[in-house]
Amino acid sequence: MEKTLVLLKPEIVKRGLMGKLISIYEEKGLTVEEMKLILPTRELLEEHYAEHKEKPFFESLVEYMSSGKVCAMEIQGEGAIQIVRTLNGKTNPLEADAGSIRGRFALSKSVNAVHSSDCPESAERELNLWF
Ligand SMILES: Nc1nc2c(ncn2[C@@H]2O[C@H](COP(=O)(O)OP(=O)(O)OP(=O)(O)O)[C@@H](O)[C@H]2O)c(=O)[nH]1
Ligand SMILES: [Mg+2]
Repeated sequence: MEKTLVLLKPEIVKRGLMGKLISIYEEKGLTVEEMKLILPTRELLEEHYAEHKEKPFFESLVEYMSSGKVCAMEIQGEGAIQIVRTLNGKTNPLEADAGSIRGRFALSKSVNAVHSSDCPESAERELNLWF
């Protein structure tokens, strides 16, 4: 069984949409193995987003992600990594399928509802970081 890290970003927690998003993953047949609400430290986020350190949006990304509590989950299932990314939709909500999570619940590339691991190596690294 494959495992992936999913983060419900601060706006989802603030808007009271956690349950709705968790249901989407569960209805698909995936299971939530671990879950916690956490106000991430700058240190944790810099490590999590290390690959984006040189990008122009890095500072605002870290600032946004530490602006409120995040719901971190270990989600499990066959092909969980790719399935979650398909459910989430493209990074930019303008390009995401209308039925995807980002298509339904997000308006901008910087405030885009969710994060999930992009490959098995990232999943292992990120799950160790957050849990
Ligand atoms: N403002 C802004 N934010 C960006 C841009 N590209 C990426 N981001 C943010 O940085 C996060 C990580 O970027 P990527 O790893 O490329 O995107 P992703 O893998 O689809 O999304 P994650 O699941 O969040 O990692 C995204 O979820 C966005 O919140 C950009 O061009 N502008
Ligand atoms: Mg990514």
